[in-house]
Amino acid sequence: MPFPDLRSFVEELDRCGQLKRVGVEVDPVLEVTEIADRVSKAPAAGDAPPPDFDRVHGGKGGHGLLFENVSGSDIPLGINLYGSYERMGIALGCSSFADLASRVGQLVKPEMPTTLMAKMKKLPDLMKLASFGPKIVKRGMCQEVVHTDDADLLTLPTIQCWPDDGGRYITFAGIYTKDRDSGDRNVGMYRVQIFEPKMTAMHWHVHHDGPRHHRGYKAHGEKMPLAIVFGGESVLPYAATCPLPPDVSELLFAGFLNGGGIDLVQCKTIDMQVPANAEIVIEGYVEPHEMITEGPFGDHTGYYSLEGQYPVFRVTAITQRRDPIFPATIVGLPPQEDYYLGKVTERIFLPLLQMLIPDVIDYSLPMFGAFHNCAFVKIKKYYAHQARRVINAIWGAGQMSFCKMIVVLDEEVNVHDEQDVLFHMCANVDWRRDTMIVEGAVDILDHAAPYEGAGSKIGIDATRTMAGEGIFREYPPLIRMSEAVQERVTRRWGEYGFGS
Ligand SMILES: [Mn+2]
Repeated sequence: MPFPDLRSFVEELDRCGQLKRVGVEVDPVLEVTEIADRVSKAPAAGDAPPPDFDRVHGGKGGHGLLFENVSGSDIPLGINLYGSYERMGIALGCSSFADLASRVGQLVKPEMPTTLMAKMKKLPDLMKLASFGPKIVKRGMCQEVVHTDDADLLTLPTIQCWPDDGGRYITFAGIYTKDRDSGDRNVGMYRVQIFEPKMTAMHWHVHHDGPRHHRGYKAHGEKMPLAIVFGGESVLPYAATCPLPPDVSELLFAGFLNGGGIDLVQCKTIDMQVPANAEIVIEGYVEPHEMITEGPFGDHTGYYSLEGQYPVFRVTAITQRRDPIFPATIVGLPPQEDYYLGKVTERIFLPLLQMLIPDVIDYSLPMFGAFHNCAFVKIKKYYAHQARRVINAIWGAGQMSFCKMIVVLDEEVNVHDEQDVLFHMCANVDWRRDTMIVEGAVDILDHAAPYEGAGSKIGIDATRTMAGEGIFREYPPLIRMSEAVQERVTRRWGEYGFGS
């Protein structure tokens, strides 16, 4: 089962040997980053192999960290808590991300029950789904202490991540907004730069749901209520980062992952409801027109994103538990904590991608690709130019459209093994015949693109060439040992003296 709040999740990490407590005083300016960056690139904590990826990536991500003595704050700082396959599994309460993916796959399958019996059978599923919605409760631990006039962002152990960053940032909080007219909630994870005790910038990109809500208020010249939420159910940070379609509620999805609806309490100073079990909640309003220069910020691309104009957010209250934990993360050259959050999305979206493009057997967004730069896709090939069809379909599929390089591979290739992928790609591709370069939308953060958000992408067909795909000679067979001999050697492995 997932955990109801951050501290019980942290305690479980401690029990499992996944947590290191740092008692000495550390500086939230750069020192925390340097420690977390080293740890996130260390071997995995403990001996337990990660559930789905052990053979491929090896374990990485070190320990989750709890800094108990951060200069200038009384509040302990948790970081890298989600930064390994093992810890993601603990946070989501699952031993295998493939199982989780198939649960999601079942949920979205548009199966119409045809007979009455089938309908009756489906009923418990639907009832269960209904119980995953958020529930409003009267009291929440997140409001044990309430600061209004004396609210001060500078009491929080916010970090400056990298030397050229514009200042100190909130990096691991859910940003809660509501649609002005429909009241639909959205939860996103956007970075928040601190400027004054009660003032921040609100950084978000135009296509996110938060700024979509903001445009609704702005059109009426109104300020928008917004809450910044730290902690809560252990599934929440993942749900906030998952690229769900705009009309899918992050809180419903979180309730589904949590195995029960998220309890919400009414905020003290704004019309907003936030998780009752949160550690800290910052309440306030985003100004309709007032902007401020935000950034630079060392980003998940491995480069800084530059300064820009973003709306001003003013704090009306900070509510918290009596002894809160402040969660943070850093992004930068991979691997970082965000890689593991993204990897779960990759697994969960496989059944959804397969609904759109049934040819896809499996895919991988490798660590070095920083989410948008590269995808390896496995298909079983039946007809000429099938790989190109798959490439074009992926470039039309939601956020996957940003993918700068897609490599399509035959079914015998392990797409989670980069050496295997690169071997087959380099061996099979004739670069003139088997590549396509197209113009299109790319990630806003892609600094290499000639325009912001617009550039070119490459598709590489690394499958075996067949008739109709251009000039080729007869394709030689791939070397493979006979299965009978493989079985015999496996059976006798111990006899050879290699152990079992
Ligand atoms: Mn959303």
